[in-house]
Amino acid sequence: MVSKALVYIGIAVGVIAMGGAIAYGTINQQSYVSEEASFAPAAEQGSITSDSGLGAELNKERWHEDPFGDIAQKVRENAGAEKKVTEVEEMEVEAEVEEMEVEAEVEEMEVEAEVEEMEVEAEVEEMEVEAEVEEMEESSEPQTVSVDTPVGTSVPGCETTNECWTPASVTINAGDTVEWTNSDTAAHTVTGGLPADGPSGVFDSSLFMAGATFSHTFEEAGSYDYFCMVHPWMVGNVQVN
Ligand SMILES: [Cu+2]
Repeated sequence: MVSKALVYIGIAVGVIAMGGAIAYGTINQQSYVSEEASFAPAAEQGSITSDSGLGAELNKERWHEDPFGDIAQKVRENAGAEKKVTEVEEMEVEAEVEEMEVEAEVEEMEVEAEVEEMEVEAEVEEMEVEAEVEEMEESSEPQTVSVDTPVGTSVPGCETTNECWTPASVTINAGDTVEWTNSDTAAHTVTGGLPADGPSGVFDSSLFMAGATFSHTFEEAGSYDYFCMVHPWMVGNVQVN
């Protein structure tokens, strides 16, 4: 009984071992064929399927010498080279992007500088306009011009040097005022007109004493002669623009 059972077990083990070896060889071949089908020799493929487990082991050993090692190496080298090319390209793109960023920055700075310049120019222009306006306001503001009556004019002689009034002639703008000051010791008059024609009636101080002042504002443009009623040689002029 025992010897019979051992024989059965031995047969069973042998069958399982053989089947396993064939199965292993077939799987190995299939995986190889699927990867490199076009390069696998047909004769060797055939020998696997019909061969025993031992044959499959031998075939497996032979295939592990890798007849396509050179091709694989070349593929790897190409992949490596491609990777390097890609890396270089990437670096070039990065450098380009960086360059563009720097250019954009420079452009921005230039625009800022231009804007600043324009702002300064605008400010200067504004200041110039303000100064001009101020000047115009100043010039349009009514002015007061002084005329003096020098000492000794009550005696003829000042007319020879045109110094009976100093200055004897003044130029002003409409709206301006002339203020006469009697610096002499005698009394005088500032009377519009000329001695030959008599008073014009435009302005007349009547007698104003030593140290006194007389003012008249000229609202209209024109040439205004005047004289002293007491001392007719004392002639002056006010030019109003
Ligand atoms: Cu006088």
